[in-house]
Amino acid sequence: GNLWTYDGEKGPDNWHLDYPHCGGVSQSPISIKTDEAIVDSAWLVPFILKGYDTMQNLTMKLANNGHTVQVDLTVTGDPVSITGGGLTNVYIVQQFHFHWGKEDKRGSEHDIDGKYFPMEMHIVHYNSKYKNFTEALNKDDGLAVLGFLFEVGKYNLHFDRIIKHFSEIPYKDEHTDIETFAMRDLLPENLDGYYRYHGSLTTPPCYESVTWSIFYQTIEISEYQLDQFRHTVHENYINETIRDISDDYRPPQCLNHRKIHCSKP
Ligand code: BO1
Ligand code: ZN
Repeated sequence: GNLWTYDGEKGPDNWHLDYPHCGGVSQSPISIKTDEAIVDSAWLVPFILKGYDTMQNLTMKLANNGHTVQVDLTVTGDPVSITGGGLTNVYIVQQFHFHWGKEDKRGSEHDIDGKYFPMEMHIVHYNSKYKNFTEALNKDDGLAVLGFLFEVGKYNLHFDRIIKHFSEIPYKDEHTDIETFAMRDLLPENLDGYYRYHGSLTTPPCYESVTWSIFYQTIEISEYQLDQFRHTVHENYINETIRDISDDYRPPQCLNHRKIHCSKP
């Protein structure tokens, strides 16, 4: 059975019973209050994305894990990685996935001054000083996740490279290989503006191992495309009652002792 869910008995309020880290003091997501963010233009320098523009030496596997749709990346040559952006190491890309709502007014995990977005994408990287993702997963400086917020707007060609395969993974634990595309295509043009804080995985086991970057610039996607996320992938196995994966976001956690930094006003 499922040890955790997004509603009911095993929902976010009770995650800490089975996963004690979820009750920690540096949890994610958080509400980003823009007027309290500390501008740090000196050390929050631009990100350098390596291999984000190439499709070589990279394979992509799309999976339904019952909580989200996730693209796992396998690199055979030079790793696809990020540095700069105030990070003190090189972080290697591992996977990306999404959180979305049943309605446009909710779905993102982070909110900006109380405004929620219909979807949020997380690109998960691990610190290259560790052997692999699993080694890094519970280390303070283990992970760097880039978070991108979506707004309803124009049809987005690039995301159809993922969406068109949803029909091959309707149920939990199904996966399919997809043709590789350049990661950069998914991202907004401008990556200069971002919020930075230290937090956790937003799902169990909630390890406090994530350097978060939430970008100012949003990604446009159409209502029709959002509806594919909402209605074509299910959180359960074939032959069980069909429940769409939707509203797969954790509510905001206490900031506690932490400060949010930002790269520019
Ligand atoms: S997130 O970006 O904070 N939403 C996030 C949440 C969980 C994970 C990564 C990013 N990691 C997951 C891995 C699984 C692994 C699980 C438990 O942690 O994706 O592969 O099994 O270790
Ligand atoms: Zn996530």
